[in-house]
Amino acid sequence: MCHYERAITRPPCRKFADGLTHGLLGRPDVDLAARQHESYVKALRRCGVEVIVLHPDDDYPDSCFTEDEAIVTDRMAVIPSFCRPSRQGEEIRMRPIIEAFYSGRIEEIKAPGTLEGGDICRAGNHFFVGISSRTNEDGAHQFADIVKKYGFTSAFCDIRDIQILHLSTGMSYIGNNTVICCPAFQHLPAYDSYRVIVTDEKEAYAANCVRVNNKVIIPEGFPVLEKKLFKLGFDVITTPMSEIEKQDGGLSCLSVRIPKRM
Ligand code: CIR
Repeated sequence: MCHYERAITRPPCRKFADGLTHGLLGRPDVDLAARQHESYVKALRRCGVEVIVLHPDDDYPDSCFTEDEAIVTDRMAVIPSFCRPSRQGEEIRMRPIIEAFYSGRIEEIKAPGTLEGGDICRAGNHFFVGISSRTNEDGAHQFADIVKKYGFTSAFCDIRDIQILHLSTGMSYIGNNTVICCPAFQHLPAYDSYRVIVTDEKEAYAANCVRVNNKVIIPEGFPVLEKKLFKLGFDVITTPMSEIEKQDGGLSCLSVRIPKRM
């Protein structure tokens, strides 16, 4: 696993509850969402990361989901291309912050390609690339071509027939060749050479977790996965996510994690 030095986050804005969501869990409490975000920032700091907290942005209800706004590696950054109109433009606001760290090393996904950062999951020098309701084949191919230039490999995961928002909504890579995924993703061919930990059906939300340096952050309230990770020797931090989940967001979605430059 690479070492993460920084993370870019943006607290939920006052319009948070007007963002995109399947809505099945009800309307979020915006103040509680803000407190949960603060707890998330603290969890990242406990992992030894310098956390950049941007100002909330009322122009974009979903702008706390910074993971979707940039894909960063130790070699370069990729500016994505949003599919849904209400999120188009978030990447433009994120770009100057990315430029501060990746000057001269920025690539872009271009229309008609669409790609959102949540469909990218990095595993060492390899990327799982989701083709989803948000990331189309063109965007996925552009991404694969970009990362190849920088010496990375990639594999596509077609999740268009699965009712899950992004690839990272249902999977995480936690190092040691190990993927955590929700039951719906367990047979993805891209996992063939990986050890796969499948969550219980009722813990599917926790498949989206983040390994940051020597710790793994998982959402609060998923004891089976917490125990499994503990048994594997991981130092686990839990943090409350109920209001973020109501807007279809997971743990990884709330930050762009910047690795140490190689
Ligand atoms: C959206 O639908 O775009 C937001 N409400 C949730 C985005 C979650 N981001 C992610 O999975 N990376």
